[in-house]
Amino acid sequence: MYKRILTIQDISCVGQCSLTVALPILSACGLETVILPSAILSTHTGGFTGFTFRDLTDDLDGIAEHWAKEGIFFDGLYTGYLGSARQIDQVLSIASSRLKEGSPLIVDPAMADNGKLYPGFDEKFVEAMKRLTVKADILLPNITEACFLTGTEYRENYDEAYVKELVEKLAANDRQIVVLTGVGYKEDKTGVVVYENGEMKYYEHDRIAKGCHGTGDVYASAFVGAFVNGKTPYEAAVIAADYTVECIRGTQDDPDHWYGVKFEPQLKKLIDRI
Ligand code: PXL
Repeated sequence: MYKRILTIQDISCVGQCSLTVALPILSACGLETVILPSAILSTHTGGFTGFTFRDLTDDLDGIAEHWAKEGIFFDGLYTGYLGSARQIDQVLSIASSRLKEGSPLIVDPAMADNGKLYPGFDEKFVEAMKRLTVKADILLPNITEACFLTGTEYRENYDEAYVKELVEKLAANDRQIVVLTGVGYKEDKTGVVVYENGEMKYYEHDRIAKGCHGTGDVYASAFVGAFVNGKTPYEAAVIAADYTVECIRGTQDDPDHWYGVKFEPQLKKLIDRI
């Protein structure tokens, strides 16, 4: 079946993250991809200075009202980096009015990494994000975001008990699936935990470079592409992890390419698995 997905996140004009990653990946996965930009930035905020930022909060309601008039509905909604706390209520309203019955709300609470909130985000935003994450069918945080959402102390080194407690606190209800990224128990390894029906599955893979920018968006987009195409959450998590690793491998030897990952040359490998 041909599916129409909506993704709401920012356009960072330069930087290979958010919509400039999600749109090509989801399209390559064979999905009609409708975009709703939450903000427009000249670059992302992770390492560039002096970037411009236009918050599109005031445009969202009008866009959603037009879609309602046109009778446009979606087979899935995937949210990423959002521009303001107020926007989160608009996203909730779009989720409740424009998603076809039974279609998934997939939330990447893109707001933090390496123990810190991204520039421009504060506790108020975290509180607002919690209102969205509790509604998600699938939640895709990294460990830092999981800590902010649950009020847990962030740790660089941890064990399985810490991760188990984190996902259990995070899951808002019995049917919510949590896909926790960047979980590594060994120096040269990282991986992803999929928590579903009270059960935790772990996929470990090589850790290539520390803190590569944009990989969260590459991961989440590939996950959504695979999941909406019928893969189980665990299968989608594995496909997305392998794809992200390939993207990092193809980027790591180029010191000029510090701001993102070269995800385009690896798209064929992703599509072949879907
Ligand atoms: O990759 C997440 C992301 C998305 N959008 C913007 C960002 C970041 C991370 O820093 O700055 C604007």
